Amino acid sequence: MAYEWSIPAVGLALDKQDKIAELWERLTSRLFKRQRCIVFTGISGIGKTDLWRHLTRTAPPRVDLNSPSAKPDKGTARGNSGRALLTTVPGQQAEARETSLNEIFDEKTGVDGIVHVVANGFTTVRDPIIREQLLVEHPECDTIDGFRDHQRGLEIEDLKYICSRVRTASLKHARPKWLCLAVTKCDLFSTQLEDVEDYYSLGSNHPIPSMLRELQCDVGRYRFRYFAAPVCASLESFSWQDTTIESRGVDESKRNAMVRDMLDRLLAETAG
Ligand SMILES: Nc1nc2c(ncn2[C@@H]2O[C@H](COP(=O)(O)OP(=O)(O)OP(=O)(O)O)[C@@H](O)[C@H]2O)c(=O)[nH]1
Ligand SMILES: [Mg+2]
Repeated sequence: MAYEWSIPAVGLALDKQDKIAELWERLTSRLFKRQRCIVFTGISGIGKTDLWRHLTRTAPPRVDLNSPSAKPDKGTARGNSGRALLTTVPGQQAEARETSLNEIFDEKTGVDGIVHVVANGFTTVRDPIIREQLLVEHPECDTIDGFRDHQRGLEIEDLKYICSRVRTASLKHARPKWLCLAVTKCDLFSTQLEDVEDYYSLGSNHPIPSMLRELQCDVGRYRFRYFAAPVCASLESFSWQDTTIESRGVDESKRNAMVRDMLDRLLAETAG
């Protein structure tokens, strides 16, 4: 499918040693039945739980999208390349977030891959107090463009922190092995996909791709892969102040195809 914004330098040419290590790991994980693990990170309101519920096919009332997650969502996703445990890290609650990040990154048997979720500035701010506070501290957020610029800045800060955790964990435990940049809510910017691709696509020089390239250089391109893809979950309008952006250009079958493609790719990466 044409939805993937992939990157050239993913270290396809594994040398023999890496290949043997990879095969050995696959064999031992099969023998000891180690659960494959994928974790979703990203700021509060970015769309982690919503994407997770589509990938794991979890229906309401088990999921609540009206308030920030108080604890991680956990569930199994199945596809052509097997199955994996998918877990989200709650974005808002600082203590829950730190606890789950510590579990993910400090555990020796750690996570196989990270799905880092961004949304081109369309972060949902559900708490009225946080909305008010945001407008007082950042008056430029009064317009939707100002708000989205600010949110894109927060996406960069957030990824910076995730990269620092990935760098340490990867050098220590050789995990996680990959990071997928999931550019979600693409139904809200389906007419600007080319510009958005340029902003997030890993071949460009914008802040997010640059950060990921730097991470790959530090950790080693044979040990760490990354890729990016647009996706979406709920198809609903987005409102900020007096502006509403309609969901358009993606119907349910296109959305389902994007989710399926992403799941296939995640499971294939996890299977090695
Ligand atoms: N239009 C549109 N809205 C979406 C999409 N994905 C999520 N949303 C909306 O964004 C809001 C936040 O989504 P969540 O999945 O709850 O966000 P989260 O990242 O889990 O947030 P925390 O639990 O606080 O970390 C919800 O109201 C969703 O309906 C999407 O693809 N398109
Ligand atoms: Mg959530």
